[in-house]
Amino acid sequence: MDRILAGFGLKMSECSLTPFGNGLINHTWILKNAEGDFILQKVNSNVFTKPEDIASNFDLIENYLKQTGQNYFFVAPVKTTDGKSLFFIEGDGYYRLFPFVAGSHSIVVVGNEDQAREAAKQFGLFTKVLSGIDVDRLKITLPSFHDLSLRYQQFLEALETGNRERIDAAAGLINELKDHSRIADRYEAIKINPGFKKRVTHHDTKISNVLFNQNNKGICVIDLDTVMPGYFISDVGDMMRTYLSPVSEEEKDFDKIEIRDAYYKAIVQGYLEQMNEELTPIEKEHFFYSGLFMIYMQALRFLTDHLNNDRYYGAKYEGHNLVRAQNQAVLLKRLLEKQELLTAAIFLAASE
Ligand code: GN1
Ligand code: MG
Repeated sequence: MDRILAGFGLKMSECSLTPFGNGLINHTWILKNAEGDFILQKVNSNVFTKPEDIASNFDLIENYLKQTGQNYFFVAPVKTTDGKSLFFIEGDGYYRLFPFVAGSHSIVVVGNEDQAREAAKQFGLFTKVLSGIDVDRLKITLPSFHDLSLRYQQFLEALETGNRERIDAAAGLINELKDHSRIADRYEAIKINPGFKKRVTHHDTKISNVLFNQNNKGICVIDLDTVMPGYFISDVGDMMRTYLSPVSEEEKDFDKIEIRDAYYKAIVQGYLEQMNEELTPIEKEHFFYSGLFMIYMQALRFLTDHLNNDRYYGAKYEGHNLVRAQNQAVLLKRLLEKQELLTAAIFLAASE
């Protein structure tokens, strides 16, 4: 830790460090010293094999906002003593430091519709203010991250090469997910549809990635590792996946999983408040599909990982990723039940 902090010009003896947050991939600490509070993160380099690409994207966005004078609150990383956005330690990995935004707080579970609306507004705003960036200049930090067709292929591969016992025991869920494969087919059609635009996409729109101020208004979005060219369905879909139900992917009592219509409406309103002019008509027609797309993908990813002995997500208890996959399959079912009702809602909100 001494060496890491020294990389940012700080002394361990003058700082206190406490583990922070609940991300599955990176390690995060809150660091306090006489100057204030900071967020220190170790980038998981098993997942992000080229962390310098993350730094490159940060720099691109920071410079674009500066040059164009956009009024957007961007939390730039604290530079290392040699002016870089990441500090590398041979044999250990990459670290980065952010100032803790004074007066800000984040939320772990969406507690009311206003929070959902504010978050959707912030993710929409992020894409909108960066719409002038040529997306091809962004580095692809995780190749094919939200490529649903590939996730489906990886699931089929796990059925061939994965843990036999687990495959046999999960037969019911495996078939259920196979039965939904038309959700992946629809994504294939999106990829070749010229009406779908690649935009600066966040790809991890959970509520804890939004900073709120003391009046519960959104300040900005954080956790920009997965900012890459992408389709809006990734961002809107992950909001649906994580805001619509009162319980998260960790919930074992599946009876608690439900779709809250008012939260759906809040996502539509918040997102379209920023993105109504940007989205094409065909994209708007896929608003509801976004939720199916992301929930199905997450169900496939959790189940694939379970069949592959939890090598990606890890597991806190035996069967953890199976429970998460089952949870997401139930969420998918609940959302599908509301297709008719909720597809009407988007056009209502868009025309308001
Ligand atoms: C991972 O680490 P975290 O919680 O920000 C994952 C997301 C999943 C999420 C599920 C790089 O995000 O795609 O939706 O877990 N990120 C990566 O909780 O795989
Ligand atoms: Mg993340």
